[in-house]
Amino acid sequence: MENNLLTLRTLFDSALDEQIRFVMTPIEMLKPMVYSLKNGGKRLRPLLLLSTLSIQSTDLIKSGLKTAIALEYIHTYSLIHDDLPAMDDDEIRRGQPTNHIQFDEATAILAGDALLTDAFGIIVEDDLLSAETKNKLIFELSRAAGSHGMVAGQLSDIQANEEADFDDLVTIHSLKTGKLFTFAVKAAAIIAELDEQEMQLLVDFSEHFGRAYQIHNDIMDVEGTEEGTGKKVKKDQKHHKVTYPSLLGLEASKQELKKELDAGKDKLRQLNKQTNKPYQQLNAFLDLLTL
Ligand code: GRG
Repeated sequence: MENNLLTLRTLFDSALDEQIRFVMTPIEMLKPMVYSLKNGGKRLRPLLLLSTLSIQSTDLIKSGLKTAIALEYIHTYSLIHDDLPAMDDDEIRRGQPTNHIQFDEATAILAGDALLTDAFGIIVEDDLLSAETKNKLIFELSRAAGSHGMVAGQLSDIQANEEADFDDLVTIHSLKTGKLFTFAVKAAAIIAELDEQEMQLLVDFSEHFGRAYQIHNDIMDVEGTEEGTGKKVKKDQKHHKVTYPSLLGLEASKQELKKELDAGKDKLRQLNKQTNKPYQQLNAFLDLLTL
């Protein structure tokens, strides 16, 4: 699977380069967008989408490329805006200056706005998908990213205070980070025209993955060092942060992580049993989060 992920990543990066190369966007607009699109993201969401498609058939992978790009555009916009002074006020992301530090605040806001808006146009211009499929994808993406999903989660996160409990934490993160992961598998299911039952199992898997991802992220904030810099990840927070370690403690958070990873594996076993397709390949995503 390592190999498969590398191949899909190369494919995705070439498709993204092509998207950027042929777009008729003025260079001053494109520069801050490309700066954040191409500064070292792990491409987890597009890879989850493309891997889920590759399990169906190799031929289907190309039909997911534009949607995967749209998804990465929205993820990138969310990071640019999350780093702004009004939100997390971060100066470094992925070991490099954040967008508003590299350019300026207004440019970063607009680069995020452009990425968000362009994402939907990228799906519309996909020649490989039917109008009906594109409608479904656009609807699901707007639900996952907007006021029913990521943006609502971001607002709840900012508004959370010391009274936030475990249920609040799970709700915040299922919206803020979980919904885009779920979109990745739902998009693959829509493109591959999977039945309801298979899609639901994939959604269940993505929810366990999303929760595991967030717990892992929170644990790394306490224990980890930033990749490539060796520096502690932890920093002063502008807003009160509700995290798994702050609510449960570190050891219980590690147990919770294991519980989510095991539940994710279990969903993949069920998927494999019910469909006979090699869904265990998606274990590679869970392995990324194993401590
Ligand atoms: C500002 C509308 C708006 C939303 C922001 C997702 C989000 C909502 C903010 C990100 C803040 C954050 C650091 C959350 C923790 C989990 C997370 C999404 C980390 C970054 O995602 P990765 O690990 O990033 O996929 P890379 O760098 O690999 O692209």
